[in-house]
Amino acid sequence: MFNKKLHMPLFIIAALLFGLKTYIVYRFVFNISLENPMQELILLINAFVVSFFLFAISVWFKERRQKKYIKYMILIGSLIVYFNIVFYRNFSDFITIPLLFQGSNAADLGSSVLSLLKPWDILLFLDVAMVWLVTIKYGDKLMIAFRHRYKTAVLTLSIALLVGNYVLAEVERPQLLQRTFDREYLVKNLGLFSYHIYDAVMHSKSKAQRVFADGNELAEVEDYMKDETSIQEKTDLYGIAKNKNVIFISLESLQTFVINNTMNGEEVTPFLNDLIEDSYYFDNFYHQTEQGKTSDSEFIIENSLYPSPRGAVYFTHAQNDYHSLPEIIGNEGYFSSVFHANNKSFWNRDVMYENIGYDKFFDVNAYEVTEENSVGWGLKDKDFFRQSMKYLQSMEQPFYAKFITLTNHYPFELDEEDATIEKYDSNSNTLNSYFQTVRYMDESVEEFFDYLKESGLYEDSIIVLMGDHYGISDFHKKAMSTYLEKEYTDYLHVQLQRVPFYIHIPGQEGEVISKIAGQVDVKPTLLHLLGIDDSNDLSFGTNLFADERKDYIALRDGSFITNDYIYTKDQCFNRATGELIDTTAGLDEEKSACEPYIEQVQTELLYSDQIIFGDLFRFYDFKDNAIEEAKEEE
Ligand code: GP9
Ligand code: MN
Repeated sequence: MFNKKLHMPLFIIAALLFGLKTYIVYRFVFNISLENPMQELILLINAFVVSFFLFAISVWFKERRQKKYIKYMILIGSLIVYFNIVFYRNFSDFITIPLLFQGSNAADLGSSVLSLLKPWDILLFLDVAMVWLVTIKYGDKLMIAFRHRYKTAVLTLSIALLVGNYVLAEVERPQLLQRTFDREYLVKNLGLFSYHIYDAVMHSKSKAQRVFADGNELAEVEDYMKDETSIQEKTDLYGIAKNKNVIFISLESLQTFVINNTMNGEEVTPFLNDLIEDSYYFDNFYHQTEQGKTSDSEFIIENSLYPSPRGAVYFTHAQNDYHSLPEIIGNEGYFSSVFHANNKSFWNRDVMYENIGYDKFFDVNAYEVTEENSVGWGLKDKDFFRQSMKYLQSMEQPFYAKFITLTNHYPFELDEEDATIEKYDSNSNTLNSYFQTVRYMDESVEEFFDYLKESGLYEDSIIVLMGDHYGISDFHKKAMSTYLEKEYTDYLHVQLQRVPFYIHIPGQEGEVISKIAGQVDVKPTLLHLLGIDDSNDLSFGTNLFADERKDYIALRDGSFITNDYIYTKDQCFNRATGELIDTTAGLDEEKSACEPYIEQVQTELLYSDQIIFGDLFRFYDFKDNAIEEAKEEE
């Protein structure tokens, strides 16, 4: 049969196979939410339309090059799809260009990456194998000298299909390209490849933004920040921690849902639960991180700005001018340091830390790391705290010391002898193991508190604890839904972005504070407690103890939380009940529930991006609180 002439041009066969594969991946590998038949249809269409475009290009090649183009196109296209799948399994997100330039991090992922590959993944290359086999079998018979008319027709058709796809997408979701907080929308409507092209354009645009930025741009942003977020209310707690040491513990991947909760009848975090009693504990505190994960959370705490919508700002804008926490408290006589037992270059920390004014970074080289005392990503948390004490005890005071834990990191590996709670039993190994590493982290923090007490540092310090970002992505919806005994809705997804936040002031009674709060609020809150006047600061957060506060918390994807409502993915929910508010009918009041905030949140995020992409703080003099044209770079 192989001697017969092949009737269908190879590019059409490849387009169909690759289109089908991408559709299957969209539908069954990525967790893309499809709300109506129209969205289902667009998803199906875009897979084939984009695939057709990619392979139709081949007709313009000389005969002998057509085969080569198609063979390599399907291989490269499949690799792009596959890399996205591997990335998605960990982050529930798609790759962005800035992330690709962070190769140094990828090399460090080690065991994490291996656990993201599955044997059946090989099936994802079936279309590649088929196209390559066909080219081998049919050889030169596949070469066709297409007529010029045919070439033009194919090109016109493929462009018309792309435009048609775009029009449908615009109808389904107006202003798709202008409002791109959610990468899933782009992939769902335009496909993975169009998304990557869009991302590349956005990336170059943000690079160019710095070159063209000038001080004038800052004026509007400054006005906004002064009006909306500069609240100078002094509470009873103002200066309560003046000249005390600040110990900040960043708790890897810790989410609020485990606090005061049980698993198989056992408390998950006994120490952290007890700590609530004598701490200010915020139970509606949201992380606001994006792709930069831990580094994003650090960035938000240090600057009270939003992280970048793409990539990690620690990588992309590490050289900017900032007005960061370490610098501000450094001016008040504090010695600032970071403790983290990982390579110093991970997340580009060494460069960023230096720039924003940390005096010292105790990276992996400051620790004795052996096979016995490591697991997963490196040094076990208990050893990390134990070994850190000698540095802390000899540090000049007052100090600001940030500790970043590591053991409770995906894929949540733990040695058997360190496990003091059973694994959970569900279809997600990730969630099953999570409880064990969370418990381990809880114990290690308890030990750290003991060391602080023994060393006498405890009395002179305030201790702040915060979960950096989610640990269980919505890739584990089913297991989470079983554990929480709740349906996994978009509302629940937002509520799961809550992370624990504690301010522990020895000698001070505790309180559970349920007002809405976010990571952007940490910097102004700490400055308030330290009695440092921040009226010259420009930030997006507000002091958590003040009564008069900004009345919403914005997440980086444009979702937000107000006292009464939660808005996400174009839906407005009642915050208390989780009920979806029908904004097309019903009371006028309900109609306008989320509406007034939607634009403001977008504006706020945009302003933050302008500051970062334009490096606008280089034009600002924080001492005089004024824009300085002359303060251009030297
Ligand atoms: C790496 C650690 C984990 O040093 O902070 O980073 P994450 O993957 O959570 O961003
Ligand atoms: Mn982290």
